[in-house]
Amino acid sequence: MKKALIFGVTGQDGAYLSKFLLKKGYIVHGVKRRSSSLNSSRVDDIYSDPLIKKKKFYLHYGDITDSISVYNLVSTIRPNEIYNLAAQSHVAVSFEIPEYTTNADSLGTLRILEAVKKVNKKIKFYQAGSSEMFGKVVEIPQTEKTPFYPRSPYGAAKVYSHWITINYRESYNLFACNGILFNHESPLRGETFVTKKIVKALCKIKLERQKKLILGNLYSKRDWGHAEDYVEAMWKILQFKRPEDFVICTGKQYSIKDFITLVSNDLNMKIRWKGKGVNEKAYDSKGNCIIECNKKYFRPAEVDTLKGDYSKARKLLKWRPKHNIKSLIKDMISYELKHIDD
Ligand code: NAP
Ligand code: G4F
Repeated sequence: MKKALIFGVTGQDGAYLSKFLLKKGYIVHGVKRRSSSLNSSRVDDIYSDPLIKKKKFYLHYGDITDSISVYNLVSTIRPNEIYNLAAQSHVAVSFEIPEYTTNADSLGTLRILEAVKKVNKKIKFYQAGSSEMFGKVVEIPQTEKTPFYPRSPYGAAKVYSHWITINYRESYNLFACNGILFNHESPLRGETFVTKKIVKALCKIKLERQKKLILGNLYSKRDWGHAEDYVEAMWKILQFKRPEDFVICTGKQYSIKDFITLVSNDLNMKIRWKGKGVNEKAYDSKGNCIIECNKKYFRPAEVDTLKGDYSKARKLLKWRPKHNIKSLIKDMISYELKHIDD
């Protein structure tokens, strides 16, 4: 039975990956941070699922900013595969806490790689890289060969992690790989990311539980996929015969405004836009203003457009996304309507 160790198990991807690996027959060890309130809600259902025996899923306290805990976990668990999903993953927040973001998102990766190097060089390592590294893109679409131009402390920190992963692979012959994943969403997406914020608010507005949604830049474009598809790609990357880096995306892009239109269409809500720039507002059929913009949600530097090319993953990993933007939105809306009272 293979053993996987997941840093960042309590996050969106950690929850989907845990379930995916348990289905594949893995024993899964997850690392969670100590917090003053409960932070394991995304994986709590694993414990109550009768099909998944408790002895296959373990949670441990740890923190990727703490070398001692990282080393102790790797040396006591001795996994076959490590997935480093742990990060301060919010781009806007990275401008507010740049030093912490760099510590977790850059040095965190180095700490795990060092532990792998010392404990057992055969442990396979997956690094959660990001399309945010492409930043102010120098070509469209972005591939594994596109140069990086990060636009945030988060993006810059992830670039370090990308290169240190390659450096450890080349220097110490580790099976260490980068997934360069474009935005991926799901019902389990954090509530301050734009897709979840839009879906949740429009569901509540439709049911008259909320009056207004406040957003930032409506015109940036993203290549949005479903987290369920993307965790499968992470696993496939570590099963490939050689350690390599892969872009994982859908190849389609939509603006924030397009996303709002798709969600409101699915909810059968008619909206009308008026105004320009930060004064642009959306109105419902009764003339109520339901969406407006506020400068506080704009970033000091924006990533205007992201669109990937997953040809390498399709060819070598036989991976392709099963969801499209419409099925992603349906999944998110259906979850939100079921949990409207939570
Ligand atoms: P997420 O929901 O924010 O989850 C991040 C996880 O990291 C959480 O479990 C969080 O714990 C944990 N974490 C944060 N700081 C930590 C620390 N110092 N020590 C240990 N754990 C820590 O992010 P996600 O969407 O699942 O993304 C997973 C990874 O993929 C992240 O590295 C992200 O940067 C990267 N990525 C995400 C996307 C995307 O679109 N989702 C795209 C490309 C790359 P708490 O629950 O306690 O906060
Ligand atoms: O949903 P977002 O916060 O995602 P962002 O910045 O693209 O980052 C996500 O994807 C990256 C992959 O490229 C990951 F690496 C990263 O960890 C994270 O998961 O924002 C998307 C876009 C941005 O252009 C932002 O300016 O939406 C715009 N936006 C407009 N109004 C907003 C809002 N973003 C947020 N979070 N909140 C708003 O009110």
